[in-house]
Amino acid sequence: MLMKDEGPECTAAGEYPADEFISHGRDVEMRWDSVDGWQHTPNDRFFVRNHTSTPRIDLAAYRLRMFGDGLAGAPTIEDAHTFTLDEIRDMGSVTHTYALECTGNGRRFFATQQDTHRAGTQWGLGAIGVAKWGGVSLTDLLSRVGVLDDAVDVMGEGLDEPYLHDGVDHGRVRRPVPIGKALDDVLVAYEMNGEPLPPDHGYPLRLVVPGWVGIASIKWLGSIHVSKQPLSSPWTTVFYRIEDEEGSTVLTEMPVKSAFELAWETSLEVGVPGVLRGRSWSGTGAIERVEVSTDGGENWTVPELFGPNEPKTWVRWELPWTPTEPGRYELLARASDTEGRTQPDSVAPNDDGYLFWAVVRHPVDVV
Ligand SMILES: Nc1nc2c(c(=O)[nH]1)N[C@H]1C(S)=C(S)[C@@H](COP(=O)(O)O)O[C@H]1N2
Ligand SMILES: [Mo]
Repeated sequence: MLMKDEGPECTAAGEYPADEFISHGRDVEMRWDSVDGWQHTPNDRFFVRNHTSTPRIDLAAYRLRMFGDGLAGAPTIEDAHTFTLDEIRDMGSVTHTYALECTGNGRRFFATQQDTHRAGTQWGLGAIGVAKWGGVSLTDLLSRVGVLDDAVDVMGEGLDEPYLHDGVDHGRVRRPVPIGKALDDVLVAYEMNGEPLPPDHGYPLRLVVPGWVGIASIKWLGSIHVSKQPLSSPWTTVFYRIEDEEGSTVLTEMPVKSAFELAWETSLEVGVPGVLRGRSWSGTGAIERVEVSTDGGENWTVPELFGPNEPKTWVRWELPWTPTEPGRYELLARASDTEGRTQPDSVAPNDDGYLFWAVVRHPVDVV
């Protein structure tokens, strides 16, 4: 019998055509060759990562609940502060452009580039999107319900079905964010690129935790627990952490990465002037520098960066290229961010295949 979380079918609600998305059963990733000059990923081009499946939320019954001893009066879940979507919308609107990226984006390159296959969705580089998120800042919402100075953790929980994995019921998807991050730049978003959140992206409300692992950005937000004690969940104790010689780390910020706006194994015509386009992004800084190699890493050229270049989103770049000889090529792009991090040639593997941020070797055939 197939477990719910091992089913092959896509559990998203939207349509994901094969020329725009690569399907991974439950999840879908954006095809980089379908990127078409846009700065923000259109809502219907945005990757989907569901632990179970997209729930249908009845807005009439929907309430966001806020509770915990980190709030004045220490309300319990039973006597939580509650908000309808309209009440949240009435608090005003801030909009910010941020990338949202799955922690496992690029996982398949552990196998193809480093010979260390890691179980999990075999994402290429398309489990990232950039949107203009509109909503209220979590700081605002927390101050309305009287967050205490000694609160330490804030945990959003989704309204999707509990997550079953290897026979264990891990409960509803939830993950704590330290109060410092919660009061910094986290959004409680009800809009994506000026539209209400689509069902697959968290309608009616989601967290957007800029620059952090995608799992922090809880969709279908049902409750927010604010605590004076550190909080944990299976998404900090079992999943989305790395155990290695250096110890055990709960994953937070995303690293720096790059991708070409090209199909994998595409073919280009010899002697035809073309332009290599791509994007680089970082979970912390802006992008400081990008280098591109068309000969497998022997020689590097600096492409032209254009458009906005802000932290926690992507910057676009392009480089004219006329391939002069037929054959197999490997295109490489390597970025550095303003925090001084540069994409390495390889990364130390970890059990679950998270944070593959090494330079990806992109094959093309010149014919
Ligand atoms: N409630 C809930 N929130 C969730 C998830 C989920 O399965 N349930 N998946 C997380 C993961 S792993 C990622 S990468 C992002 C994906 O967001 P998207 O589907 O809008 O692209 O949502 C996060 N938030
Ligand atoms: Mo993810």
